[in-house]
Amino acid sequence: MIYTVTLNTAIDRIVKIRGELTRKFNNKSYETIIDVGGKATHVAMALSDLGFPTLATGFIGGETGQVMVKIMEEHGVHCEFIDQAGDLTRESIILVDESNKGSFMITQPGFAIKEESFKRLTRYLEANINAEDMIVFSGTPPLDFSIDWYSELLALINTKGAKLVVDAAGDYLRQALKYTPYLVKPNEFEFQEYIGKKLENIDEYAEELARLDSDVDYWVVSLGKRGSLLKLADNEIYYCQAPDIVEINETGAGDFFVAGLCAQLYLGAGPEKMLRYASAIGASKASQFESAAFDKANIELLMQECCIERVR
Ligand code: TA6
Repeated sequence: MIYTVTLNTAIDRIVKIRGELTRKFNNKSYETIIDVGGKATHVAMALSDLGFPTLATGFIGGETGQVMVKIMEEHGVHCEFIDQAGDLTRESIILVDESNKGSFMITQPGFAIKEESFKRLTRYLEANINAEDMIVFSGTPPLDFSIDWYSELLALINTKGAKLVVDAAGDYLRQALKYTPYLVKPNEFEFQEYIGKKLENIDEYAEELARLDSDVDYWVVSLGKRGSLLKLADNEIYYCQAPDIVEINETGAGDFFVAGLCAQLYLGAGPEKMLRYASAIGASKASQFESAAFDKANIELLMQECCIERVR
């Protein structure tokens, strides 16, 4: 089973705007759509759409939480979230204009998790996770969710012997690295923040990845339209140039990319297939308006359009 854990679930309100979004101007929207937001939830939706055994957990609250679960269940995701009474799953605003310069994303901190809810999630994971499972933690934990709680959850996954996949940033990424994750996937900005250095080109990324001294089996850095890099435990490094697509809304593309990586890891695929498949799914997502949609029919074609190169 692949479990996804979303500590800070969200609903995305995607607002489509004519022309280019401009300050001090009445930017008229012509359509608004609601979709699932909040990172690991997207991983679950993609995996479920692709036919992988997936179970989504984490924290939800109120009506927005129920709306989110309903959409996920329509995608066939088995949802077992901890519902914290009196609180609301946050709403993220995604502004998509016609400038082809990418979307604007505005997120909220999310509601504070009560100790009782945290304990419920701990008990749930304790009772359900097995050594054969893969557990995906992705997204920013909610307001006041301490590093200690985060560590407790990761330590629990470690004791179960399950494979840990983490897409997190800052202190949460640094903390996760102490629990020998199977795979980590920072994006370019998160990776630069982690190493404390600005990086420009693929060679510089490869050099920094090669320098990392860590027990992580797969280090993946996503670079948006430029593609991604993958470093294996034996220090082989691959670069994948992403397929050229008409980008409509890149929100969630990184999450769908992670889903593709997990799917191929689950199947035991090699690095090339992993990168090709993940990049194709991420690119397919970026060519849709919704935060959590992709076109399954065009994955094969997009995979062929990826260029993979071993750079070290
Ligand atoms: O990656 C896109 C996305 O999942 C959006 O759908 C949005 O809700 C946001 O990220 C949440 O990110 P955060 O880091 O705040 O958990």
